[in-house]
This record gives sequence, structure tokens and C-alpha cells, in this order.
Amino acid sequence: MSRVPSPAVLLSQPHRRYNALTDEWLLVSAERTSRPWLGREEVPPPANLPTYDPSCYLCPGNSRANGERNPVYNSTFVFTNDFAALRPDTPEASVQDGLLRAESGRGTCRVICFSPRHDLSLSLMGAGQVRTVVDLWASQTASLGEQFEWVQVFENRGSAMGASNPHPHGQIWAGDALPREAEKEDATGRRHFEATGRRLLLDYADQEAGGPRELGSDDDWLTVVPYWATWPFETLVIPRRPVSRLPDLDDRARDLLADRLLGLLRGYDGLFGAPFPYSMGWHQAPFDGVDRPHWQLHAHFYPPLLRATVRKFMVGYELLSEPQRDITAEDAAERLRSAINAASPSAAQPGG
Ligand code: H2U
Ligand code: ZN
Repeated sequence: MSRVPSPAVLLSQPHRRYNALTDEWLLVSAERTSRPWLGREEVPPPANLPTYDPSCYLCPGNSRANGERNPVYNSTFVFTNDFAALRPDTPEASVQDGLLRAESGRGTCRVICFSPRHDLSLSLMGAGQVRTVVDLWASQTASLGEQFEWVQVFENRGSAMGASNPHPHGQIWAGDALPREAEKEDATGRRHFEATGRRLLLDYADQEAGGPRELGSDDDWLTVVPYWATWPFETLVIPRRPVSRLPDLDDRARDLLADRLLGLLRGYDGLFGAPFPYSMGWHQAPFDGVDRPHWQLHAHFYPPLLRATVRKFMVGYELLSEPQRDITAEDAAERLRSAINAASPSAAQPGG
């Protein structure tokens, strides 16, 4: 005897979800979180950092690994990465030898300090300072976009995500090639735009607003645990109006973004009562002179933790077949929403 299960039944059983942004599938098997864990435990970061650390290579006035000295900055500070993965002077060359292909990569890498205070993080800053960081992301994007096709703004927070230093900082890598994630989103966005005349992520934001995965929304911004999230507490931050790149955000949208980010980040920190590690970054339209009306600015947050001291490993099946997650996006959203509400009561109220 077979019958067609309802969507609710489908979603309570092991199932696969489609990632409309990357055109990939993932496996969701929600009942596996109770299994025992005897593996590696994450160590929470040290509390009570000093406001200034004489051995920190990002603190004002200190010298870096290459001997250069930072200025005594009092807001934000940007420098070219002393160990840059991309350089502007790489000579152009390519290899095409049967199945072996290579091309030179030209670009630049910058480190951006969010504050002179060694002990802060974005989540501990005031809205005014986060707004300054938004402005910095935007101005850096605009200037790098004059020289390079792809501008990747990102932050690795916490040693669990490979950050080398607790001093609040992010990075920007800009290059003259469209990287893999950009290519995937460009293709899905273009297809959706050609079929509907609308931007995929604006349609997606409309569909998620007020739903079980939404973490907060208003006329300007939506934060959501995406339907297709692979990391346990992964989120997307999407402007609700057409915006292609960070420099296109107006004054009001930037202020509201600072508030939204603070709500999210304080919720993240509140989730397990400890500074929450993540990699985050902005995806924005390429600067290659090609008309790309389908591109909508958005930020991805990819936090690695499943529980306070247990991280999700993307190994085995995930590496060899497709990503898999243990808690549903809906459950993750519910827990994150409570944490956001508890940390910042106004941030998650409807329209707040
Ligand atoms: P992460 O913590 O996200 O890894 O960023 C720190 C970057 O800072 C890292 O890419 C650079 C590293 O190359 N860095 C310098 O440019 N100068 C230094 O003196 C140390 C680290
Ligand atoms: Zn420091």
C-alpha cells in the first residue's frame, strides 16, 4: 500500500533539498543529533581580552610580521595583506595541455581592522561603529571594483574558522576572475531573471518573509536560515529592494543593516553563550562591465558549530556525495530567533 506523503511528512523524514542559489542538492536527516559524540571538542575563546595587546599585529601602533608599523588609528584601518594570495603584478599567462589547464591569477588582498579595540567584535560594537564598518566595506568595494572583476569582502571569526587573531578584522580579496561560487550564483540568477524578469533573491526574500525560517525582516532587509542551509546555523542577509552591490546601499539601508547585523550577531553569541565563530561574506555583482541585472547583493554567514563545543565537519559523504545536515533549517531558525529575541528584544520584532 503506497500513498503520497504530505510535504510535512516528507520534511520530517530524510529528504533532499534543492539550493536554488547554487543549483545543488543537500541531504537533510533531522533525527541524528541525539547520537553520541566522543570526537573533538571546540575550546571556547578566552574571555577578558585586553583592549590593547602589545603582541597583536593588528593593534594600533604595533609592528606586523614584515616589520611594517601600523598607524595609531582610532576607527578602522586597512592594509595590503603581507602574505597576499593574489598580487596585482602577476604576469598574464595560461596553460592548455590536453586536460591540464591553468591561467594566471591577478588581484590583491587587504586586511581591514574594524576597530582599534583588541577586545571587541562586531557583535560587541555599537550600531555607529558597525555602520562605519558597512561604509568601509562599501568604499573598499568601490575602489577595488575599479581595478578588479570580483570583490570578495569577508570575515573569519574565531579560531574555529581559522581566524589568526581575535582582534576584530575582516579581509577583502579582489581578483580578475569570477570564482566558483560567483559563477554558480551568476548562472542561477540569470536563469531565474530570464524566466521571470525578477531577481531570484528578491523573490526568495518575499517567499520567506513571515515564514518559519525568517529571523527578522522589514521593508529594507531580511535575515533567514535558508531553506537549503548546509551549515547548522547558516544564514542569509538580503536587501528587500534591488541592490547590486554594497556601494549602492543608501544611508538609511546602511543604518538598518548595522542594526540587523547586530541583532543577528548578538543572537549568534547568545545561542551557546559564547562568542560564535563563523565565516561571513558579501556576494555582489561582478565589476566586469557586463550587464548583470539579475545580481542581488547578499551576505552569507557560515558558522561551523552544531552545539556549544561540537562542530559540524564537512567530511565523508559531504565531501564525496553531497552536503548533509542534522537539524532542519526550521529548527535552527526557531532556536536562533529565540536567541536574537533574548539578546536584543527590538531586533526580531515584526518590522523592528
Ligand atoms: P585571518 O585572521 O582571517 O586569517 O586574517 C589575518 C590576515 O592577516 C592573514 O591573511 C595577514 C594574514 O596573511 N597578516 C598580515 O598581513 N600581516 C601580519 O603581520 C600578520 C598577518
Ligand atoms: Zn589587537
